[in-house]
Amino acid sequence: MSNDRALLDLSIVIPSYNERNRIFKTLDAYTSFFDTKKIRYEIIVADISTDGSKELIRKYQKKHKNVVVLDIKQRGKGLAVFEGFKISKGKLLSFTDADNATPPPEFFKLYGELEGFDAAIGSRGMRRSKVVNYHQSFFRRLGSFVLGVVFVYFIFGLHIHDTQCGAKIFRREKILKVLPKMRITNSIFDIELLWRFSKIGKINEVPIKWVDDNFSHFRWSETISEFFWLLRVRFGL
Ligand SMILES: Nc1nc2c(ncn2[C@@H]2O[C@H](COP(=O)(O)OP(=O)(O)O)[C@@H](O)[C@H]2O)c(=O)[nH]1
Ligand SMILES: [Mg+2]
Repeated sequence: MSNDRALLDLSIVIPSYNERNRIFKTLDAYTSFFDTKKIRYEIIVADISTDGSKELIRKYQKKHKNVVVLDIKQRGKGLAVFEGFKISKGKLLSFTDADNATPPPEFFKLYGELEGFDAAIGSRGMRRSKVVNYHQSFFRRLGSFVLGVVFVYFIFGLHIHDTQCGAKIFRREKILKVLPKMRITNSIFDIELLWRFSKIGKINEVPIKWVDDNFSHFRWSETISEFFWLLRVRFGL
């Protein structure tokens, strides 16, 4: 890339949907952690909220020059991540969750695991992964298992243990090639993203420590129709 030196080192997008009670501890943790590193970074909060969090994040932004607020108009975690990537200025583009489920030192492990790869993705499904305070219901775990085995492994042919972990880092030039092709925009967008990415880049799955939060926006009812889309995406229909 010709103007590579003008780019920041790292962009971190935090998709945020009514996160008034969770995002500030995450922003504090990430800014204080990255302020101590020799990394030029930005945190883009891709926010769609009705709980007043946007105004609070704007106030927060005034005190932290590395934080940017992006107003998102439509629901969908994936959509928020894509919009964040489009305005980002980093050589590496990444995302993480607003609830600090991947604490900064764990996120930073991904940053260190890019040598020889085009992406590093956090994983809760490997032998050396650790999940603290696991709150997910039996049905969500069952759904994730089916998603992982049937869709990820057999239909998409991806040999990835955990596609849904909320922490992922990509090389800018590669992920920007994938974005215009994306069709799935909600919480299971990761499968399509990794499938498309794996055709043009090497992915390193890295075991991390995940601190689960008992609150979740995830609803199977909102996701189930996307299974159909996953099939359409996979078979180009
Ligand atoms: N902008 C935006 N962010 C979302 C949406 N749905 C979920 N998120 C964010 O995606 C992240 C993961 O959501 P979370 O509720 O913690 O789900 P879980 O950890 O997968 O159970 C959080 O940062 C949410 O605020 C959405 O529709 N729009
Ligand atoms: Mg969460």
